[in-house]
Amino acid sequence: MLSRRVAFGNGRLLPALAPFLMAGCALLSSGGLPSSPLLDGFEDGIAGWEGGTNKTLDATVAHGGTHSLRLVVADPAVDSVYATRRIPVEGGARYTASCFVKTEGVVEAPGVKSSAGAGLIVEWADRGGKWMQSGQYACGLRGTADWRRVECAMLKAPDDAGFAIVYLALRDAGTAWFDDLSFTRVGDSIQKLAPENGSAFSNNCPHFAWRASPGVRAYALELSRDPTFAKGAVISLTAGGLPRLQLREPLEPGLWHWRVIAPGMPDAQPWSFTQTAPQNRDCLPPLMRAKAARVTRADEPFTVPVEGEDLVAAHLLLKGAGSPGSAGILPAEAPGSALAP
Ligand SMILES: [Ca+2]
Repeated sequence: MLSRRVAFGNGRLLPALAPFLMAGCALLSSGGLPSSPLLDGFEDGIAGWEGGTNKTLDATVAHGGTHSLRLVVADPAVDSVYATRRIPVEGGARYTASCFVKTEGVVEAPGVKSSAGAGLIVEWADRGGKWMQSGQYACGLRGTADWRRVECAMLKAPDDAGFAIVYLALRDAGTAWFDDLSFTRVGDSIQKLAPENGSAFSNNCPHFAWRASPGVRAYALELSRDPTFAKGAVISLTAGGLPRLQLREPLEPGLWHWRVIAPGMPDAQPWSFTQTAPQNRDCLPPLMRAKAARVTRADEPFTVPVEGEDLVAAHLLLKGAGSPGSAGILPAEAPGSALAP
């Protein structure tokens, strides 16, 4: 391994304690949009919902069908203010939740610090069902009003979550009905960029790239000669949180399949490429260790460490504000010399 220094010149918050309104939640207009796909319209009862005895099935009030869940709270300091249910989720995946809420005589209860009206809350539990993390809140409905839709959008399950906890909430005094609850996984998948699917090239150390997904902190790249990625035939490489990876161990020639693994982000369709360079050819590009440098004079030098197997020459291009760019080649026999523009 040669090393060159190229010189440039010229250069558990419980819901009762958590904030009520968080980003991503919205109170939407009344009526209108259907909630689809429907998770629960309460047409088959309220079995599976936890809470106090003040939650009941109402066969006379409904947004869809003929039934809804009714929650009556006389005193939020005493009565249960939730009907809750756990929904299995995939860690890291994205979801959106919504339901319709009808209110009657909902008033802020005096002396209750966490008074928040009626609405929908989504939080997270681990794979054992134990509460682990607060989530989003779409509450604040008060008074007497017909059906209004509330939504917690842009939900992202923590990587180690096993369940979402849905709370139909009435954190005030009054009566609220809930109906047409939906909980939907948002279509989100890995978008690969390079090497392009079906491409052929002579490079045993290709550079892989895919589109960055917000919130993903750990990608892994998998390579295999087997299109089914059978166990034992897969090279798995960690890319950290970056949506790219420079392969540093050469691949043997032939057809390769690749895919990207990230929590909650399926990569349903692996891509393939054909590599034609001998495995023992040095195709690895030089490794430049980027380091910020402050340059205050036009002729002030700074250095960029460059490493590469059998490095013969480095060709570097410098671009910056006020400069069209300067380029030059540093011969291997003159390490450390100034780069001529
Ligand atoms: Ca219903």
